Amino acid sequence: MGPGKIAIESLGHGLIHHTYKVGHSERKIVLQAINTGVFKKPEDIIYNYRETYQYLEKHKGAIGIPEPLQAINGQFLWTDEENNCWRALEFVHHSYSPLTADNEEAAYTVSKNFAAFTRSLEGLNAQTLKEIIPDFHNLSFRYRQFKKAVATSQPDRLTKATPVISSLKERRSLVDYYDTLADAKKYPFRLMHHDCKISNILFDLNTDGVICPVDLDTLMPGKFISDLGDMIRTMASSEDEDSIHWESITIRSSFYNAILEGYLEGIGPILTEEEKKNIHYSGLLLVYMQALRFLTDFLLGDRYYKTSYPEQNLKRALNQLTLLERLEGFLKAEYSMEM
Ligand code: GN1
Ligand code: MG
Repeated sequence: MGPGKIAIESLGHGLIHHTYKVGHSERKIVLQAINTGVFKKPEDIIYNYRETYQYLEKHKGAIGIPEPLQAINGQFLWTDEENNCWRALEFVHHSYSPLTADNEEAAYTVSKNFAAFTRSLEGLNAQTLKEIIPDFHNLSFRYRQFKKAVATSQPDRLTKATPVISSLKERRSLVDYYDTLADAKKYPFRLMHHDCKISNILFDLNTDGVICPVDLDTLMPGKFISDLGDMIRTMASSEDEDSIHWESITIRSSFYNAILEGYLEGIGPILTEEEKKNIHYSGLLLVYMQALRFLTDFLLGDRYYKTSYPEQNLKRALNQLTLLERLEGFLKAEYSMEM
């Protein structure tokens, strides 16, 4: 294919945006249609991205992220005739992002890098960046949304979800625990990625080393539990969140410990004593939150997450509930945690 011909291919497996790789043999860009149902203020995404990009450019040596690109009108957002909102980033050549963590080493590396990313942004006042999706990882808020969905759900969906609803309600004490994190001295706001799956890290095709984290749309101020918790949720589990092999869902102990080790190393001395003491709550809170979110969406008629078959969100919620049960068992046995 010569430089004249432009090829377009779908990129990534996100549940929210549509993402494409566009270009020819010499230059490629990432073009993304922002889901404005989820991201109500796409200009905030652009603001946070540019602030972060410029900060990292000034502090070379730290991690660099792909350059944001302007449209032909000089703007970083482009609204087409159908009102779709587009943004573009430089495509990183010779890179790949794995879908799963196949060994402890990969889990450790990913965790260390997401943590190092937060650490490298310590000098950028988190409070000056926009809260892209208000209350995104606020467990109290997610629990309220869940209760409201239970109250307004269609009867057939409610019936199907009843056992999962009961199990999630039984774990309400996790919301009380989450509320104790409101103390900003003990649990400061930092710039968290808020979607730390391995597929959101770019690796170098030639060296297999980490290049940088991507999918920074939810980069915003948050609490320590978010990123570590999401990595435990997605990498310590033996099964993907879409798996329906409940009996195979376990916490891979060596992966859990590698994620924790990588995170502590990457984040360095910036964690407070309270955060360190409560570190094992991260996974519990994030797995619980994701179970609530999937079930809420099922109860409300699958409006948020893309699905490919009718009861997928219910199945996903059951997957996360099973994972939560396994995690509780694991933390009791290996870390003598009481719950
Ligand atoms: C969504 O679209 P994707 O896969 O990057 C969601 C995350 C969930 C994840 C579950 C903005 O992320 O919070 O953890 O699905 N992102 C948003 O797979 O809601
Ligand atoms: Mg994402």
